[in-house]
Amino acid sequence: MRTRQAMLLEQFNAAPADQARELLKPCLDVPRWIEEITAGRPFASLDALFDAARGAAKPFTADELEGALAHHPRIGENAAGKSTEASMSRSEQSGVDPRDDATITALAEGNRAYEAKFGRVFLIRAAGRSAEEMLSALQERLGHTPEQEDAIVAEQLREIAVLRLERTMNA
Ligand code: 2AL
Repeated sequence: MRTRQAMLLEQFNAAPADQARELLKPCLDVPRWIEEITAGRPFASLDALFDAARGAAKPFTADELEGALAHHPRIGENAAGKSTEASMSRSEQSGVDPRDDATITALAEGNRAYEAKFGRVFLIRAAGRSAEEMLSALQERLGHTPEQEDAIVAEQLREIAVLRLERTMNA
C-alpha cells in the first residue's frame, strides 16, 4: 500500500511546473531555489527532495536573502491572515506566549536593536524553540558582525524552508 507521503511525492513529481512552484513558494520565496527544485523532478524519494531543498541555490545572493526575509514576521509578532505562509509562521512561533508581557517586550526591544544595527529583520528557525531561547539567541547575535549574520541568516532561512517543505509533504 502506498503511504500518504508517497502519494504526495508522486503528485509533486507529476504536477505541472506552475503547481510545483506554488507549493514551494510559501516554504521559501527565492525564485532560483524554486526553479532548481522544480526542474530537479522527479525525485525518487522524499529524502532526495529534502536533500535538493537543502542544496538548491547555494549560496543565496544578498538580494535573494533580502527578498526572502521580507516574508517573515518578527519573532513575537503573530502573522495576520489566512495565507499558507502566515499559518506556518503562527505554528512555528507557538513557543511564544502572547500573554508573557515581559518576554514579548524584551523581544520587541531586541528586534528594534537588531534592525537598527543590521538593517533587516532578526530571523531564526522558531519551530521547536521557546521564546526564552530565541530571546537569548537574539541578544547574542546582536554582538555579531554583519558577515557573521549573513551566514547565520542564510542557514536559518534554509532550515525554515526544509521544515516547511517536510510539513507540506506530511513527512
Ligand atoms: C520566523 C517565522 O515566522 N517562522 C520562523 O521560523 N521564523 N520569523 C523570524 N523573524 O525569524
